[in-house]
Amino acid sequence: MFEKVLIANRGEIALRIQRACRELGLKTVAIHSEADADARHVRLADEALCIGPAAPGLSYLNRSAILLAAHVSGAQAVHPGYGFLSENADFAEQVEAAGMSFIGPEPESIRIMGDKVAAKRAMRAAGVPCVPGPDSGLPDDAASILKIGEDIGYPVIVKAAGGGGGRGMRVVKSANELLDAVNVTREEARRAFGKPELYIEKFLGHPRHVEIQVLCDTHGNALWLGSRDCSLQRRHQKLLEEAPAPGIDPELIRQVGERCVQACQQIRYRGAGTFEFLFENGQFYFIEMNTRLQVEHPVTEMTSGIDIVREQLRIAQGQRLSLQQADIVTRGHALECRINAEDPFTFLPSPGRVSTWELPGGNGVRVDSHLSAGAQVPPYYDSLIGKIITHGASRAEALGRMRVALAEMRVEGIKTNVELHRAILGDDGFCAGGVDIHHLERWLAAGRTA
Ligand code: MV4
Repeated sequence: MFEKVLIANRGEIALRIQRACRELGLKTVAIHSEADADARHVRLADEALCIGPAAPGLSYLNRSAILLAAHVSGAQAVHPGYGFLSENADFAEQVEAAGMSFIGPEPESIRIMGDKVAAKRAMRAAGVPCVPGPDSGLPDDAASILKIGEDIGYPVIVKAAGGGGGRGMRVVKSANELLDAVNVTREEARRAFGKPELYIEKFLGHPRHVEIQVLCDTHGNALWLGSRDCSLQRRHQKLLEEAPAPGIDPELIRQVGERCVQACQQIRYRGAGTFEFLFENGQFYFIEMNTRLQVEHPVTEMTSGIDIVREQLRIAQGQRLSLQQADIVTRGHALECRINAEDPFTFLPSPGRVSTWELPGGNGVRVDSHLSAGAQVPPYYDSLIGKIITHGASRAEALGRMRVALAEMRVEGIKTNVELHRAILGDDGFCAGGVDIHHLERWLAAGRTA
């Protein structure tokens, strides 16, 4: 049982984790870079340690500095948040080797899921439906590669085993393009991930991105907490997420959720996790598993009533999940708009000093943010400055509440994507529900015809 947690992150998620710690009576240790000395996550923590200069590689990614901070503060556990070191198996291993608890899965689970071929193999073996294609790495010889392409049927997609999140992949429309695509992708993979292994699968042309949240304790209990739809994205950056995924038969989601839970029990998964699926023509296809807390976890919290971060902390303390699957009832619908400090047209980051910061509120409205008027948005990190989450009895009610919330939101001093959110909430396609992963880019290209 630990009593003091070091939060190895910054921004809204550092604050979110701090709140969960405080509710459980746990002491918090913030770490920060020189650029974040005045940040809210630093001011509100029980203790704070500066671990390096602004550049992430020298601070939030600096494993030895973070481990030293944990040591000198007497922290007994480390929560990595999302991004930064959250899916770094070596870091998780170092934390545990130093005698502390890593608030996340075992290092070995992180390592397996980081290898997308190994992840797919494990999930297919556990009965999770996967995209058609072999669950082994691609061989070297041309004839075998072409044979695999023929067996799957074109179009196919070539992916790097060390990639994920949209990095290191290439769509191939016919056999005569396959070998070149494999060579180029292999070189990219070698350079970017230090690992040339590739795999091929059937390319799905108009899928939705639907994910399943799970929670697993160390006593063999596992739960699934419903679905999320994260299809609204641009260049692999999610913009708006919702729970549940609209318009999908709840019975189908339940079947897939049960498969995810069984897979977790089979691999002895620990903590919070997300199964990422493509959903096309009424079917689910597993693509990747994320072994961290995700940005969009609040929509699941709002519909399930479960505090995912509190459960992560309790699981890491060795406690049992406090609920069983039969106790989990999802209610209504939730939406999350990611507010970014960015130019609304070029999407380039827009750091600077926030002069006006007026937040929405009211029934069914939650705001997760670390900002305040006068705060500085540094240029060194992700441009996410907050999340507006609304909940309602129906999707229509959640949408209505989001429109009111976005109308109340006022930010001055920096550019934000608030106006983009207001426009997308007026798009008939999005409002109808169930758009595919290309919808946002199509809508932007058509000139935001809201
Ligand atoms: C795919 C795909 C179509 N077919 N795999 C992109 C991110 C990475 N997690 C997997 N990705 C995709 N894999 C097959 N077999 C299309 C994508 C994809 C995508 C997936 C989810 C959300 C947004 C996306 C945007 C472009 C492509």
